[in-house]
Amino acid sequence: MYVAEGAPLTPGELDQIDAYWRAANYLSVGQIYLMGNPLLREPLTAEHVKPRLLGHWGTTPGLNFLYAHLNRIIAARGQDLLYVTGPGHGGPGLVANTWLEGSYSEVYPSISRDEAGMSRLFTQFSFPGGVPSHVSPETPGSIHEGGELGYSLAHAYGAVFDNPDLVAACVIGDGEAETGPLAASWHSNKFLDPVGDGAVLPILHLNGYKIANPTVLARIGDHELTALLTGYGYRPYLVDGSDPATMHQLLAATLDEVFDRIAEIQRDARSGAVTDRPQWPMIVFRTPKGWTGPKVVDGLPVEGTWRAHQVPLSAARDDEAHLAQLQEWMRSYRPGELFDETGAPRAEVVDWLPTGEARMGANPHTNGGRSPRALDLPDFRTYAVKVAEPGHSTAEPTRVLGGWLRDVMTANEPYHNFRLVGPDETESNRLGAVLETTGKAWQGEVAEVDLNLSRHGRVMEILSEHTCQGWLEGYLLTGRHGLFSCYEAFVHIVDSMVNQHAKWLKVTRKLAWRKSIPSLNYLLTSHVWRQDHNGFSHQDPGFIDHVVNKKAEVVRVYLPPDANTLLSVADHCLRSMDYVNVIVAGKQPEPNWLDIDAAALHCARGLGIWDWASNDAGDPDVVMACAGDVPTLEILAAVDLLRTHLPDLRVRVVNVVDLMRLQPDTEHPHGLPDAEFDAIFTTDRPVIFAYHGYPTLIHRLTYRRHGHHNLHVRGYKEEGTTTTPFDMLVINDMDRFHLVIDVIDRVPGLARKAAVVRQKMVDLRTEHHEYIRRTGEDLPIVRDWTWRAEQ
Ligand SMILES: Cc1ncc(C[n+]2csc(CCOP(=O)(O)OP(=O)(O)O)c2C)c(N)n1
Ligand SMILES: [Mg+2]
Repeated sequence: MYVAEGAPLTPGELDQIDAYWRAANYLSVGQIYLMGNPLLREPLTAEHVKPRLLGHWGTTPGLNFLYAHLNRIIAARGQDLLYVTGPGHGGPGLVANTWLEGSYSEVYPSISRDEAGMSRLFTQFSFPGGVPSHVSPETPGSIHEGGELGYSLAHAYGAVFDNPDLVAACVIGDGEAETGPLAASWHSNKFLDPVGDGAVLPILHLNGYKIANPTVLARIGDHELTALLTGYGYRPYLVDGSDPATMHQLLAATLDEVFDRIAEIQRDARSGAVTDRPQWPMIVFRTPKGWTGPKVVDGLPVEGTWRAHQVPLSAARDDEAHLAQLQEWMRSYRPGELFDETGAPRAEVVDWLPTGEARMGANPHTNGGRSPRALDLPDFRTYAVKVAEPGHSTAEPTRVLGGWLRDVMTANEPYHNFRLVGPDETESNRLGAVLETTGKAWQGEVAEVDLNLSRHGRVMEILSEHTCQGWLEGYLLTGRHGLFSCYEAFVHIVDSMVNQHAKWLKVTRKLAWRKSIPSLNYLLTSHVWRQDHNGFSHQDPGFIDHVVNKKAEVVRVYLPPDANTLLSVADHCLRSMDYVNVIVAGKQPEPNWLDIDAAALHCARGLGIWDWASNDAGDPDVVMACAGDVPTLEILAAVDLLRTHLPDLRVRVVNVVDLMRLQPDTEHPHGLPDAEFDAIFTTDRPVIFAYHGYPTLIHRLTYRRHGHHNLHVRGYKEEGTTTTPFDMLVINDMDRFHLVIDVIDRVPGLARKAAVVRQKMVDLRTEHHEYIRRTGEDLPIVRDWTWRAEQ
């Protein structure tokens, strides 16, 4: 590893930066422990100590040290810089720093920079009605909560894509570095364009420990660690030690060198002088866990060990010795030198800090972006497929969407604010048209056989769903737009990440000072019903269930039944803000049901009666409902059979695009009022519902509805394999024949009258079973079926 030389700080500067660091440490400890006596004007007593001691000290002094020195870089160079805190449990540190720089009190005026404000600052931390323990959305300057470890580096890269002047300093916990998502995201440097993107400065916080264990990276020796980081394509600089004065000089010298290096890389790339992939600098910051905290507690070593992780003096309220030690610890920062009589930070402690938007707590990138801009969206209607008759032509919906996305890409190229991410599936998902206007980002070596790779591409493909998700989140959190296209089954890999993002959105909605950010849009294609060639491993529609657990005001789920409805839904989603939108759509040739005007109207309604497919004359015997492209086809095929074999049966067809319409309006902003729901679905007729995913979800969403007891849902019931497309439906009992059987079984009085039809349906299922085993393909009556307009 490289070690920077020199001692760039004058004695005065060293004192100043050290005082700032001590102030940040003092304020961090105060937040963890105190609810009174913030300036230690009187001897500390039990009443000053919070009853529940919550927080994480161990990582905090390191975070504060880095924040202090990054302030110096911003002040000296005017560098546009944001700070990503991988160990987000170091929340008190970020709150302390933003309070010192003033950005905290601007957002929360009651937490003023005086004694009363400091008292509130301390009390509110991890306290009922106060602020959470992590670098939560409530923390100014944060785009990364860091509670769930692993996503810091991907977020940092996402933030700097298309922000050429921005540097994201990203602190990575050495424990965090053991996670899969973090391990994969080192490779982001193969996708970062030094011309059009900014830079990330990864800082591995090698404090040696996690909660109760050493970290892997701290115990492999410097040789292996250097090889690992170099192998990831970085140039590691070691900042190692525990003597504050030495460490101030060393980190200052190192930061000078790495920021020079970043500037040089960018200059070389932007002038066209160098086109090779640069070896970006990074820092290995090896300092004791719990640095400057209690060295020994109850006879056991704490500083520099895993014992420093949370609250080192856990009995400060009840144990005299702990209380005395806490007071001694806080006094060791010499608060009298740091804060004046009013409790404000002394001028010399903070007068060298960056000001205004240059402060990391006020960087506009961290709050909706420096220059947020809505997307210019070409009129989706002009991309429509022609539909003269419902069901008479076919299209590959995602391929049609690809044409529109290509032009979205082109229209917004001047603003550098739109990216498509995915794990190696853009072409497979038939969105390849976008590659007519942009390339796939790639800074690695290029072979002759490669196609569409480009150093400046805005399609981002890496075979890590975690990294895709992290990049996109970072990009959105800094005010730009994007779409994540993914195989439906494998998007589950990011279940937990979408949880965290949805939580972020829920909390930010309540924070008036937080600006809106563009929605997180998923296009899930290659879905459960059309993964028959790949088989069971590729079949899983459960992401919808997962997302629907999140707060209603945040999540939206769309199941467009054909190409034109997909266009309309995608247009809607790319215009929206602050949501998680999930679109599930097929890529295989499928019937076109609606012309573009009908499609737009249907999507605006969210669900509706398809009159042209119904013969109920306003009074149905049965409602045939569907949500999803394959279920829609199957319902219509079942309706065709019903109309042929049971022509007197009055059938109403209802299609659902916006799944959230099914919930009552008391539960979801898109929910249909009961009166409307009752009118469409009836309260007393059987509803046979073919649904794209697991049937239980439809029951969950509709259980309060009056007609719920009449609702019979077919969907995926975990029967999957490599088989024919229609067999997938048969093995899950959602095929047209079974749907007809369901109708016969559910409509009162029909069972006896339609016994022969029922038997025929059972026989057709048997015939199907034998036929596919003999021929390897579906029955011609299934393969060649089309909707008959004349019925
Ligand atoms: C994904 C995930 N798994 C487990 C945890 C529980 N956890 C919280 S902090 C921590 C240790 C973190 O160690 P490190 O990244 O080294 O941070 P630091 O030493 O700086 O506190 C763990 C395991 C978590 N927050 N996230
Ligand atoms: Mg650690």
